[in-house]
This record gives sequence, C-alpha cells and structure tokens, in this order.
Amino acid sequence: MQHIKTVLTQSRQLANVNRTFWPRHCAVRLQLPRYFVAPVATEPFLNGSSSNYVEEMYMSWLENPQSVHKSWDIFFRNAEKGAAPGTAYQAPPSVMSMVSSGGSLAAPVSKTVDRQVIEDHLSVQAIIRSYQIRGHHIAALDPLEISYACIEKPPELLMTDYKFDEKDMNSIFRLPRTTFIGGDEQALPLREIIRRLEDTYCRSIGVEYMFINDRYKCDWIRQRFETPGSMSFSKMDKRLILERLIRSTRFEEFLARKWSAEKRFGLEGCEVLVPALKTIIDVCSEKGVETFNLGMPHRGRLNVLANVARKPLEQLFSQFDSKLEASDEGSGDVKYHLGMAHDRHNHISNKNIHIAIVANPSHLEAVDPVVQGKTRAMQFYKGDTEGKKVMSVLLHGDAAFAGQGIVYETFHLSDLPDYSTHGTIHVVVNNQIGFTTDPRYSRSSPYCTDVARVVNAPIFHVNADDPEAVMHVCNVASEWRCEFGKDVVIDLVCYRRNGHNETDEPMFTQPLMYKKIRSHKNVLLKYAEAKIAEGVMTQQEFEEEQASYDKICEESYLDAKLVTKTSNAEWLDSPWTGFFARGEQRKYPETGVDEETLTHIGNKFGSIPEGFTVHGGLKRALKSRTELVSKRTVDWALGEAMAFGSLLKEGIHIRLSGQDVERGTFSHRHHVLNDQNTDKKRTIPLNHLYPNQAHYTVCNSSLSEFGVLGFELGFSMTNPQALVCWEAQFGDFANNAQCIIDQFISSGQSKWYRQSGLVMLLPHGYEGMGPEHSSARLERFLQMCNDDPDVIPVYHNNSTSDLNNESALTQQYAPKTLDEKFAIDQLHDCNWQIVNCSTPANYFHVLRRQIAMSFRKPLIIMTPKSLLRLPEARSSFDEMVEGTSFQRLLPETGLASKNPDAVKNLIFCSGRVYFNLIKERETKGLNEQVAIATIEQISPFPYDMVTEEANKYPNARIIWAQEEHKNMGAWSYVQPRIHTALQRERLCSFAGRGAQASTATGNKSLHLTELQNLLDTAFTIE
Ligand SMILES: Cc1ncc(C[n+]2csc(CCOP(=O)(O)OP(=O)(O)O)c2C)c(N)n1
Ligand SMILES: [Mg+2]
Repeated sequence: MQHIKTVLTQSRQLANVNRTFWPRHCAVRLQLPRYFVAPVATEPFLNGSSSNYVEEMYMSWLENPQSVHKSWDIFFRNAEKGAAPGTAYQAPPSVMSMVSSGGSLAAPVSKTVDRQVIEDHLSVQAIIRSYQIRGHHIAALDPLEISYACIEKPPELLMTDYKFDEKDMNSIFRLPRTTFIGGDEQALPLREIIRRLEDTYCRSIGVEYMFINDRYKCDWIRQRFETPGSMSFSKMDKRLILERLIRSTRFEEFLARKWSAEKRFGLEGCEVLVPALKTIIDVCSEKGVETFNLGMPHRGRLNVLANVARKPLEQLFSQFDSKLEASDEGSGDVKYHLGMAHDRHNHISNKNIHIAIVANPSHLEAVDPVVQGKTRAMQFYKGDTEGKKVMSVLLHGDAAFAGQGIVYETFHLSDLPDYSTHGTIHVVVNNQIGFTTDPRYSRSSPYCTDVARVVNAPIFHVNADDPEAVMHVCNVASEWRCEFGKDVVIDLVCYRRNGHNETDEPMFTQPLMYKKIRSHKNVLLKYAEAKIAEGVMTQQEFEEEQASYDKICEESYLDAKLVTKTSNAEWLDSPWTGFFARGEQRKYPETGVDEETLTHIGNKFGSIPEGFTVHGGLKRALKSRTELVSKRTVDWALGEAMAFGSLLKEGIHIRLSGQDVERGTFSHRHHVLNDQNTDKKRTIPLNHLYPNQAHYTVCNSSLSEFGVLGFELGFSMTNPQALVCWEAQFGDFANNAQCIIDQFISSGQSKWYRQSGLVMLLPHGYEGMGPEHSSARLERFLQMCNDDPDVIPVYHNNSTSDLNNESALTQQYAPKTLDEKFAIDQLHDCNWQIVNCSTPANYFHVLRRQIAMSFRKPLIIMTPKSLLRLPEARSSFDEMVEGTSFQRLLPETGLASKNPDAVKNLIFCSGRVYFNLIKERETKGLNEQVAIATIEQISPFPYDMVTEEANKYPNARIIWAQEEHKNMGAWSYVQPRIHTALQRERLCSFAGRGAQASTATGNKSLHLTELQNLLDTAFTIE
C-alpha cells in the first residue's frame, strides 16, 4: 500500500484545486497517474471497468469525505491506513445503504458492508458510461428511419445486462461526477437516470466524444448535452430558424421552377444546412471571429452562396444564362464551382464579417487543404496567433468525406504548429448516398465521419429533420471551436430528395429509399406545422414570409435578365485589391542586388550564432559558406539564401514548406540550426539578417504531398507580396498531389481568375537513384502549358498571331532579337512558368523575379541534386549584382562561340545534363566544333533567344540533349517549338534515352551506359 499512500498524499493536494473540472491549462492534468493500480486492483469487488467509478468516488472523497457513501468513506480510510487487499472493504465500522425501494434516501440499515449497494452503484456508473460511449448508436438520426449506422442496440444499454428489472427502477442512486444529467440533483431514481440518458444520447443527436483523451474536454461536452434544459430555444430563436428555413427551401424551389432542366445539385433533403451555417457564423462572430473561409462541394452551393454568403441574387441567376460570357480574361467554370468573397453585417452579433467561399474543382474534398492554407495565411498576416479572428468551415458529402484520402491528410495538418488553423468546423451533408452508391458499398466504417476521430475531434451526429437539434449542435460546435481551437464535426444526417442532380433518376438504383422519400414531408413544412401549433408563428405570418422571399427572388430574376455583362472577377475568393491597384508594369524586372547585401546575407548564413553549439560537420559546411562569400562565389544553398534574404530585407514574407525542408533533403540547406547540447534550442539565421526584415517561415511538413501542396497554394492566394514555396522530397513524389497541380495550379487562374505566385521546388535529375528518385515528370508540367507550339506570340497589340493569318506569319517568322517586352508579355499570358536552372545565380534571380513581376504566376522549378555540391555549378557575384536579371537561355560563351561558322553541332539542353555535356566535350576535344546552350526557362519558351542562338551557328546541326527518356523530359515540348523558332527550315534531332515505361533504370551501370550513349549521340559530328 506504500504506493497508494504516496499517490494519496499527492492527490489530496491536487484534489483541492480540482473542483468541478480538471483545470484546463494545468500541466499535471495529463500526467495524473491512475490512483488505484496493482494493490487495489486486487480488491475482490473491483475489476478493470469499475476502477473508473472507484477513482471517481475516491476523488470526491478526497475533496470531501462526506460526499461519498459511508461504505466508500470507510473503505478509503482503511486503504489509507494501509489495509491489506480485501480487508479495507470487508471490515468497515459502519455502512449506510442508500437504496430504498420507496424512492427516498434510506436510513442506515446495516452495520455490515452492503456488497449489493456497491455493485448496484457500479452498475449505474457503467450504464451512464455506456450511454455516453454508445448512445449514439441507437439515436434516431435518420429522417427516413432506414437503419442508419446498421448497429444493433448494444448490450451495454440493456438493463437486463446489469441484472436490473422493473422493481429496481425506483431505486435512487447517487450520480457520479462524470455526468451532468442530474443538474442540481445529486441522486436520481434509476428510471429517471435512464430517461435523461435516453433524451441526451438517443434522440435526434448522437454525440460521439468518449474517445477524446482529455477529461476536461469530455466534461465540457457532457455538460452541454446532458445538463437538463441545455437545449432550449426562445420564441425568437425559433422564428429565426423558420425564416432561414424558408429562404433555404424556397430558393431551391425557385431555381427548380425557373430552370427545371439545369443541374444545380440542389439541397432538397438538407435544407437545414443554411440555418446551420448561419448559426455557426452567428455564434463565432459573437465570439470574435471576423473572417470565415468556406470550402464546399457542389451540393447546395448555390443556396449557400445566396443565403449564407449573400451573393447578389441577380449575379447568381445571370450565371444560368449560357450566352453571357465574361468580359474579362479566363475560360471560367460552372456556376457551382465558383468562389466569392463578401463583406457583410451580421445582425445577430451586430458585427461586420467577411465570408469567402473558395473556388474548387469537381474533385471532391481537394479544396480542403487550400482553404486551410488560406485561413492560416490570413491568421498569420493579421497576427491572429490563436485563430480568434479567422476560421475555416469545411463542408463535405458523406461519400467523399469517407472516401477521399485528402480528408485524412488535411485533418493531420490541424494541430501542427505551422499549419494549424486553430480549429475547423466540419459540416457533413450526410444524405446517405454518394451519386448512386449506398454507404454499405462505399465505406468500411460505421460512420462516414470516423476519419475525424484520429485528431480527437468530437462528432455530433444529428437528424437534419430536427432543426432545433441541429442548431443546438451548431451552437456547441461553434463554442467548442472558439474555446479549444480544435476541429469538430457536425454530421447532418439527411436525405437527397432528387437524383444526384436534377436530371438524374434515383429510382433506378435506390427504389425503396426513394419511395420513402416521395412520401416524406420536407423539413420546412414539418417544422412550420410544429411551430405554428406551438404559437411561434401564425399560419398567415408563415405564408407572408414565404411570399416575401419569393418576391425577392422574382425581382432578382428580372434584374438578372437585364445583366448584359458579367465578369469573372466578381467570383474571386481572394481579391488582391491593393496589389492590382498599383497597375501593371509590363517591364521585365531587374533582380540583381547590391554586393554589400549579398555579402552580408552570405556571411550571416555562414556564421554560427553566439552561444550556439552546432554539429561539427555543419560547422565545416558553414565555414565553407563564408569562404565562398569571400571569393564572391555562391553555390546553390547560398544562391537560395541570398534570394530569400534579400526579399526578406525588402519586407517580403517567405514561407518554405515541405518534407524535411529545414535541413533540406540533401542536407545542403540547413536553414534551422539545432543546438547540440540543449534540447529544442533552435535558430533560423535568415530571421536575423536585418532589424526590420520580414519574417521567414521554414517548416518541415507532415508526410503528405496532396495536403501540404494544397495548403501552400491556399497560403499563396492570400498575400501577393509573399514568396510561398513548397518543396517535394524528390520531384517524383509530387504526383501524389496531382490533383492540386492539374486542377488548381495549372488552371486556377483560367477557371477562377485567381492568381498565385506559388513556387514548386521539385528535385529532378538522373543520378542513378532509380525509377522513383529521378524524375519530377517535367513532361507533364510542360504538357499543361497553355502556349501553342506552332505560334510565336506577337505582342504589339497584345494579341497572339495565328499560323493561318498571313500578315501575322510574316511577323512571326521575322528574326527576333532579345526582347524584354516579349519576355514579360509571354510571362503575363502563360498559365505557369517551368524553369530548370543550371546556375545558382539564375535560381536566385528567378525566385526574386517571382516578386518583382507586377502579376503572379505559379513557378515550377526542377531543382538539382548533385549540382548542389558540384564545384562547376557555382556562380559569381557578378551574375547577381545590380543590373543583372534572370537569363531565360544561357548561350554558348566558350571557344565555339568565337568562330560560330565552324560549329558543327549546336546542343540545346536544360538542367544538370549540361555539366555532363561540357565534360564530355572537353574529353572528346570538341570545344570548337560543338556549342552548348541551356534553356533555363523552358516555358514560356524563349523563342527569341533560341532563334538568336541558332542563327549564330548557321552550319550547325541542332540537337536537343536530355537525360530523360524520349517519351519524357522536355523533348516533346521543345521539339515543335524549336522548329517553330527556326521557321521549320532547320530541324532538331534528339539525344537522350529511348522511350520507356519507367522513368529510370534501377541498375547503376545501365544508367551510366545510357548516359554515355546519349553523350555519344549528342557529339556525333556528321
Ligand atoms: C474525386 C472525385 N471523384 C469522383 C467524383 C464524381 N462524383 C461527383 S459527386 C459524387 C458523389 C458524391 O457523394 P457525396 O460525397 O456523398 O456527396 P452528395 O452528392 O451526396 O452530396 C461523385 C462520385 C468527383 N466529383 N470527385
Ligand atoms: Mg452523399
């Protein structure tokens, strides 16, 4: 018993501080030992599950020995005195029974211990706990009353399981501290205990929370659902719910009337979503949230735009006119994918709020991390470190929520220091079907929401046909988010009145369900009937309210017919008002930096902060940085640091995120120094360059590409004056985020008019590391570029020429000189930039150019691996100082360029193969016969510079050399463009690996043979 004694003494002190709840911010709370371990477990009447109850009793006893039953008091006293196992219980001096069949507390009945009393109390405790854990399984969640979670009543909820029968129902039991069902009462008859538990856990709300491993949070939830009367609404509240339901329902009816053949993915069957979201916004706004970023799928989106975000109805309705084309740039998107941002006054909180609905593709759930990134960025720039002002609300469909892995990846960002948005409210429109598929064929978990359990998010399942239950759940979820800054899920169990879209026939696949739905009254009518009967609204008021909203819709419908012009900009979810107000300067930016700045940043980047002990190996690496600086030379890491440092100096926030980016996968970066002697002592030298510099965020991410790339894209949408970079561990892994690349990054501006300056750093290059560590799939990025391979754009009047247009033809093939206007116009018109730098100076410039341009375009960089350390791949300060800029093509400057007519081969290439080529040229003694130029900016294609370089060597055979296989790499992109640049008078041949299914061989020697073959081909002089 010695062990217990020690714990007892400690606990007594603790108990004095812990009154109703465990203190929220008390560190010891999490570390509390379980009090009754081995010795007490040997007590004959205790088992694993009852020890919880005993612990409860014990804590109560510590606070106040009179608060527990006398038998317990004696037991604890004896235990404290060191009684041997079994004896503390068996020899009490007095025991009082609390059980009486008459329904009141009984007088002492026995001087001996009453085992039955204890066992019955343990049973009651177990019953309460069972309802808390499993009550949701038998809650009446499904409006259609088709078996919902397919779970039978658990035996733990059957009284017979506890050997209670009708005669025990009037017995009174003291309630443990783990329940609030008693309200002010400390003991209740068993019948009343069951009734209250059923009311709390088994009606329209199923509360799933007992897996949360934090007792304070569990108590917090219990209190909000169990406390008698906790779900009460005033007459005003009920009227508001009704008014909101009217809007939601009548909106869909209006659309159905006016555009019966149009797809709109109506909300019918879950009309309660609109009042639910509005309640969330009301409560969170009252608690201080100013900005709400919403991400949502197709279902009910138009309704949410109209009735939650209050998009002007005529703008919405005009989208149904297919002849109305946007007057500004972009190819647009269907109406149920568009985003928006809107400032409005919230009448309930009496505060102004900003609501943004983020544009999204059809790809379900893909927008989730994007919304989170946007929210995080807004929080960051507002200094909202706890997420009190900006929050996300994510909406989901039941099938997508369970099926899409990105949901899981996004949940795992929720609590990471540099990715958390401090709590998201998730709302699932759980219509119990995904297109034509039943849940039993679309998921293996009982609930579609089970994925949320991994982050300890409470899950509130609720019958969507009970609007007050839904509002209660929304109130609690909003409070939860504001109180704890953690995720929470609302599962709106509903149905889908029509087919997947309005033109679909659901009876093909779900005949019984839809028979039921046909005869199912909608929630507005049900609620209105109940509330009219209750006197909340009269029938006449109800009808007037409906008519008045219908009138609003009709008027907007007429106004929409007058709309002659629409603009994609009306649908922007992140308008960069200030940025565009500066006006566009179509000038190719100089991006050089004065030498003093380069030296300063380089030296800081290479020095060890005072009082800091770094690893010996790193000490050498840092020293070599300062040595390079003293020689006015940079390697890759220095080039990057100088780009970052100089932008930070100019007030540009930088964020570099991705797997292991702090050190760098190839151990070349070391942006975070870790002290070798002190745990968690870290420093980021780039944050200590200048007193008023901007902040640098560098963060190792979770091991997710889809989630993290989406997140950084969202982050980049918020502030155009920030450089947001995502780095893949190897470029090969980026295709796990293919959806973000295809659906958002390459096409986002065209579809949604939204710009992003996101930088993707993709380690790429054939180093013999095998098929999954060689290729970032450059060809795929290039295939998605929006430029025409057969046309050299002409920008004199900002239009592109066409091969069929004769006058344009003349212009197009006119010899071009290095034309900066051409370069910047090309950048302006492209959907993204694809770059493969061969020098650190060019890497430095392209990063700086990202900010110096007056518009934003995503930048995809194939970054090197072996070049990081290659002495030949270094740059001089001369290439980075004022007056210098990014070179789209690096021409031949060696011997071959001195006598161009004698040059037999002109090799164009890009990236690391350049260094193999120059070495081979040296070996083969072909320095005068072969010229080599690197195309650094592959897209937009530098037609002007390619033409100029080729024209310089009129007698040379033109070759494209690449290390990738022929069906990969840049070949299929550059070949037609080189031909176009050379007016098809000179053709380009290929030197590279033959076409293959896999990106690279896994055999090192084969890799080298392939390399030699491609070099031999490139240097064959015909
Ligand atoms: C990633 C992805 N895969 C497939 C689809 C095609 N699709 C569109 S809606 C849908 C069913 C969605 O069901 P659920 O998530 O339950 O939403 P609901 O339509 O029922 O509201 C499917 C499979 C898609 N849009 N996105
Ligand atoms: Mg569904």
